[in-house]
Amino acid sequence: MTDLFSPITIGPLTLPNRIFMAPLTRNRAPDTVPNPLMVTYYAQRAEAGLIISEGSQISPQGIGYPATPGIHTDEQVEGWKAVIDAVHERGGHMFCQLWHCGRVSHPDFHGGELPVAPSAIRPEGQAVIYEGMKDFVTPRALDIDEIPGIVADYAHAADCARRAGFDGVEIHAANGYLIDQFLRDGSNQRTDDYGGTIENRARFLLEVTEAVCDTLGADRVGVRLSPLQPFNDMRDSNPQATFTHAVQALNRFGLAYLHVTEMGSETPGAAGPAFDLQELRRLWNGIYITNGGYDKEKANRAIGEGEADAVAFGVSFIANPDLVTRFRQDAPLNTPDPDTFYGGDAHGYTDYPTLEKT
Ligand code: 8OZ
Repeated sequence: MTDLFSPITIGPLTLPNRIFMAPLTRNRAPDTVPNPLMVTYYAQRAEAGLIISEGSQISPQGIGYPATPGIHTDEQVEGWKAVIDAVHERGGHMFCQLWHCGRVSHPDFHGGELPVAPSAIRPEGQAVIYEGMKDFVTPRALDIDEIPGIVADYAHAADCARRAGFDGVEIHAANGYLIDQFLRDGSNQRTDDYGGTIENRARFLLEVTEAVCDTLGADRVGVRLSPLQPFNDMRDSNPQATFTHAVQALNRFGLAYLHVTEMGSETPGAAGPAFDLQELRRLWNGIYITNGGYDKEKANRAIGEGEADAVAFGVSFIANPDLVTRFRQDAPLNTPDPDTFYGGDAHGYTDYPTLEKT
């Protein structure tokens, strides 16, 4: 029977298991350039079937948190190259998550200029800035003439990822960042071709996907969605209709995978009327990755029953560099330390013990 330990083929890649490392923001790149500490961190986790990198901003405009890495300059490409080389040396594979934060950024990251968004709608909550937290601001609505430039930034970032040696990229269209802000009507009240109807709200996602596929080939491109995620003050009046359309429209590309996080399904209604995410699984014609609160048993059941082809683990991979070995041996897991999730040094990052060292 198919389980977490069954190999899986994704595009041109044959991966040894279905225990994927979820994208995890860790804020350890103070100058936005991947560094030797990050090389160690990712190399330690190379036994994951696939590592999806932390969100990496596609442009200076895309940044929204301190110390996140970028994927748009030559220096960043060089930094990532060392990461990928170390992961590949250990037999691993890695995709780069392409990220633009849109409205949940802050003027402190942009020399005082406003962050950009589909519409000038301020999210409730606070941005994480260098010195702590500040209230979100009302973003500047993008002019329609600016959109092709941002699509081109995604393509440029995808090309940077290819040059760094990544095996592919994941387009971050989840969790209340720019693409998701276009998708859902709580953050998109545009009256042009990028707002209003579901087809119009999905246009930016589809244009980005097309541009990135043209750059890398569709079989090296994944997309991440979060239909029920309220994080970053997100909501939609009809998530089922919005995401049904998005998934059906993405089918035509022949992507490497679709990655749907279930985060938010534990608070039904918070991001709009809830629905069964398995509906999306049934609509999707390719590899389907799920994520959000899975342990080994639940993940094996999901794969065994065909609810997903692979499962992305987040917090478990933070605390267990050898998560695959531990799952194989039914060994106990280390306890994660949330205080060291975001920012800091090696502590809580590269010093979680492997089984041999416990
Ligand atoms: C937590 C903290 C900062 C960023 C996401 C990139 O939710 C994130 C993120 C999560 O996708």
